[in-house]
Amino acid sequence: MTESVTFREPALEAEYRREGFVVAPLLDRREIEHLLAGYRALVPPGDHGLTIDFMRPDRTYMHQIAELIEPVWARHFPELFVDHRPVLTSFITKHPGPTSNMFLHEDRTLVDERHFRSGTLWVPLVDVGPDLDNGGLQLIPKSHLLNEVMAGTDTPELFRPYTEYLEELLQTAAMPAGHALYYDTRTLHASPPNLSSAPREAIVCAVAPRAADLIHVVGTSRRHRRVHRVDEAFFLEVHPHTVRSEEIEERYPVLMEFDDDSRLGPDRVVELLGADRPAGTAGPRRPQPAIAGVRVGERRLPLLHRDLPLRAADLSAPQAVRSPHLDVEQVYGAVGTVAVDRNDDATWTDLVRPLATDVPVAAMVAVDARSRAVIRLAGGPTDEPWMIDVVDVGTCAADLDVGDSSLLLDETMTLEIDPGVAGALRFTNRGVGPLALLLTCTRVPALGLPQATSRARRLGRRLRSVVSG
Ligand SMILES: O=C(O)CCC(=O)C(=O)O
Repeated sequence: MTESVTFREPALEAEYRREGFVVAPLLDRREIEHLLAGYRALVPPGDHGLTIDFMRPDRTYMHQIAELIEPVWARHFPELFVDHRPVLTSFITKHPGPTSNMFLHEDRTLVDERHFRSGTLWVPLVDVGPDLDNGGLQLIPKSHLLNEVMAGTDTPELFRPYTEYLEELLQTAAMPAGHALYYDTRTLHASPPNLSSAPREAIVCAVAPRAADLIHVVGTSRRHRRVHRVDEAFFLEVHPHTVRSEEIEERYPVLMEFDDDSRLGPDRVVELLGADRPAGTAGPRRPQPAIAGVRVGERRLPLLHRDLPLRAADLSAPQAVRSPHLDVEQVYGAVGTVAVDRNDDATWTDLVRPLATDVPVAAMVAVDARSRAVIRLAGGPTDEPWMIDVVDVGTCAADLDVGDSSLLLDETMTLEIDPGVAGALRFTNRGVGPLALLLTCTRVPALGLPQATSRARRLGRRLRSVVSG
């Protein structure tokens, strides 16, 4: 790592390097009011939950937000940083409600970290802290030292298997409105929901040394990385969910490609974060609340199929699907419904005909990383239970929610669902690879699970080749 300096103030620099983040005063009351008024005049009505301008499909907001905030950065950057520039600017607003939380993550790699450091400047426009319930930022001190791999589009998060263990190490930053929290892009952070009655607004920007080229890393398989040279316009114009290597290739040259076999073992996690107990792969388990009508099968599939060549976004436009047996609804992100009831869906029939005699699958749903599928069991002509085989959970971080209960899917498993189960099943894929759900009715003659899995893999390959062909 380079010795290039981030902060003017040596004490801040030392703390930043040691802890992975620092807090310093930045904005005055007048600036805060100006930003809040400007923001409220710009944004569309109907925002809810966690709203990040960077995630809005309409990119004009990114330009307007940059115009509003950049004069503030221009005023304050020189007093805080040594030759750094803002790269990507956004508001992050937490509207009151239980769904405004942000999961544990690191930010994208912006620069070649063999030579430079980059970070995120996060400035709340209201007071936040551990004693307030408005969803302030939480960080894991020293976690920037864990992450030696580049983060970008479809890149694995090596820390993910330790999520539960790591979440216990999160600390909430106590900050008055207008103070700035600056953290290394590799520092793990999250934020709880805003349970107060007022919105929690913050401004945020990615920050890079002026001397550094900007990069964006794409994982083209679990091991392979392609590093593109990008520019500020990339962050304004390209929605993060639409970045695929092929799409940015023409405009943004590939600087380098390599295979990354890095691993992060539990011993290293404990050694670096100094926690006083061993980090088992699953970490200390939270008790799993029982979900009425959902049983987790004893049979478990080995994690043999991490390379299921299937990505929901590649397969079909996100769509809602209805059949007599089940509804699958897209609620967020790219959820590609691969196929429905094989008797009444032509696409399904065409695609799987060569396999159809022995694929015991009524529907297969691929849920992209960081996306969610909602499945409602519609009863249908049978009152037998439904089986849901979770075929591939990427790096083992998916949740099933039914009502207020939540089940952590940390192994490939079989779920047996009563036809009378109340409400929808919500599968949230917090991993980095596709989550494939095979939905079957027990009336369908059951194959051995390993056999079903290999069928699913073949199906995935076939679907992918049909789609890309
Ligand atoms: O504002 C928040 O609560 C989350 C911010 C965050 O995670 C980010 O900027 O990467």
